[in-house]
Order: sequence, then structure tokens, then C-alpha cells
Amino acid sequence: MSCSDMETSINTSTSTSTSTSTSTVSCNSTTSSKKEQDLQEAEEQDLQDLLEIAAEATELNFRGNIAVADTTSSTRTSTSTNIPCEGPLQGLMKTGRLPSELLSSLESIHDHIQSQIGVSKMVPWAGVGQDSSRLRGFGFLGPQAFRRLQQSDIRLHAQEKNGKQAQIDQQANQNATCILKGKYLQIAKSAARQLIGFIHDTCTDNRTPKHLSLEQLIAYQPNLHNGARHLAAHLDWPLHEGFGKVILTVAIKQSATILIIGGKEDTLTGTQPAWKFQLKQGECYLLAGNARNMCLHAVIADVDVDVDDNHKHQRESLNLRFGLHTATEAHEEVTRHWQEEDEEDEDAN
Ligand SMILES: O=C(O)CCC(=O)C(=O)O
Repeated sequence: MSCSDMETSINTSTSTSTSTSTSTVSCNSTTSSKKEQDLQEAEEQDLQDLLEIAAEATELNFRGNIAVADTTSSTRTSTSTNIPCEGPLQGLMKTGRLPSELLSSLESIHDHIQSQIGVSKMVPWAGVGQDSSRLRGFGFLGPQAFRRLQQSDIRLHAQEKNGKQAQIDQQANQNATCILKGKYLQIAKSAARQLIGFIHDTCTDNRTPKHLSLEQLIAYQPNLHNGARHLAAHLDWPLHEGFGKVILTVAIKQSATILIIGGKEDTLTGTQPAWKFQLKQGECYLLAGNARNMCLHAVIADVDVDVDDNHKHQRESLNLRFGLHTATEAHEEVTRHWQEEDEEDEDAN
């Protein structure tokens, strides 16, 4: 099914009028260049903040895919404990380089979804009108997977938006969606099966998350970082475009540092604990459990220099999203950890 064939609950009559007076145009262009400048400044500040967090973050080790580290303090650099993390990092996994045949299949799915949608229809990461460079789209694993999403409590717009802005986001995400079928559906299923098998086989402890199964795979999501060096710290909101109980990310192009930032302050230091690990091109990491629900994640791509000494940041990644939360599960497992204390008090009353 092509993107335009999909059912939509969006009222397309809300799209903005194209008629504009000259004064509106010049006013809009001033506003937009101011907006671009603000965006650039915010981007630079975000990157600076992430680099500072990364400089202090605890380096993580993995044993058979599972994060093993001393989680008691971000200021400790030693990772002397070799016990799977039970704290905020519980549920974090990272593989070594994937077998090359599997990687080629994943790359072909990554490319196929982009060509089905068209890169010009992919959606900015933070939603329409927010972040102009990083783009993403969704390739659902057949019509059943798409139906599951449609029948769920999930709405594909940025979590913080409502009303018309939410509708615009939702429509844009809808246009940035395709449903995998035929040969590509088979490739997508077979690659997912192999990837899940690879994670199981290389996991020394029996700790692979329950939702890591082909039956629970909902969608592949290519991400084009498009020249941006970093992806700011964020939580994947489970009832929005960050859906999925388990999120697996494959580094398709360019190596990077992945930062995991605890949601709760360390009682000793008064700061949010942070951890980091290197993810090389061709490797993947998995967020489930506490690492998915109670931590933020962020990306800083490695600096790559071309023959003329120009920096190129071409990071591309591919997410696989498994399982869907109901509204109750999303609250229980994720959202309540991120509510302000006064909101929690209100909830309790
Ligand atoms: O490209 C990545 O490693 C991160 C993707 C991501 O943060 C996400 O899908 O939430």
C-alpha cells in the first residue's frame, strides 16, 4: 500500500491557505530567518551541552551485549563491577558488528523505505516546523502491523503538541509512512529474525527483553541526521512517534558516541548521572526496561574529515520498534517517571 492509500483520521481541510500578501511574505521571511538563527544557536548550545556531559560521563562496558557498569555514581570512571546493571541502565544492550549479509539486508530496507516515501516527505525529528535537518520515516511490517498501530492509543505527533499543530504533525508522519510488502516485506522479516537471533546468540545472560520478537516488530524507522553532528537528549514518548517497548537502533552510517542520561538526579552529586559508549558503524544498541523508560538518550557522531579536511557528518541509523504500549502501560512504565512532583500529587488526589 502506498502512503497515500492509507486510511487517515486527519481532517485535511485544516491545511493552511496559500494566499499571502506581500507584507505577509516579507514579515514571514524575517520571522523565518530569525527562527533559523535561533535554531542554529540552540543547536550549537545543545551540542556544547552534550559534549560537556560526554566529557564527564562514565564509560560503559558490555559483557555479552549487556551493559555492565558501576551505576552508583557518574563521577566514577572505573567500571569494575562486572554484574549486569539493575539500576537505570537495566535493559541496555549493545552488539558487536553485525554479520555483513545481515547488514546489507538492513541497508536495503533503510534505502527502500526512503525511496518509497521520498526523502522530501520525511519528517523533521522534533516534528513539523521544529528541526529542519534530521529526518525520519516509518516502514510498517505489513498491513497488520500498521493496523495494530492505528487501533492502539498511539498518535503520531510530537508529544508536546496539541490541536492543529498535532494534526499537522500527524499528517506529515502519515505522509512519511509506507507499508512494507512483497519482496521487501520478506527481506524485512528475514533480517529482523536474523537480528533477533544474533542478539539472543551473543547474549551471555538470559536477559533479552520479552518484546524482542518478530511477532512484536511494528516498524522500521530510517533516520537521516543530514549533516547534524548530534541528536539532543530525548525520551521516546511511547504514545507518540517514540512508540515501542523495545527500540533497537542500527548504526547504518558513521560511528558515534551514545549517551544515556538518567532521569533522576544522583542523590550524592545532585546531578543527573550519565553514561556513554562508542557505537561503531554496523553495530546496534537496544533500549528496553529502565534504560528505555527512565533515561534519556542522545547521540554525538564522530568527527569525520574528508580529503579536503572538511568535516562531514552523515550519520544514518535505522530503528526497529517492537511492541506497543496501551495508555495505561505507557503511564505505568514511562510517563509517570517524568512527571513533576506536583503533577504526581495532583494525580494522587
Ligand atoms: O540514531 C540514533 O542512534 C538514535 C535514534 C533515536 O534516538 C531514536 O530513535 O529515538
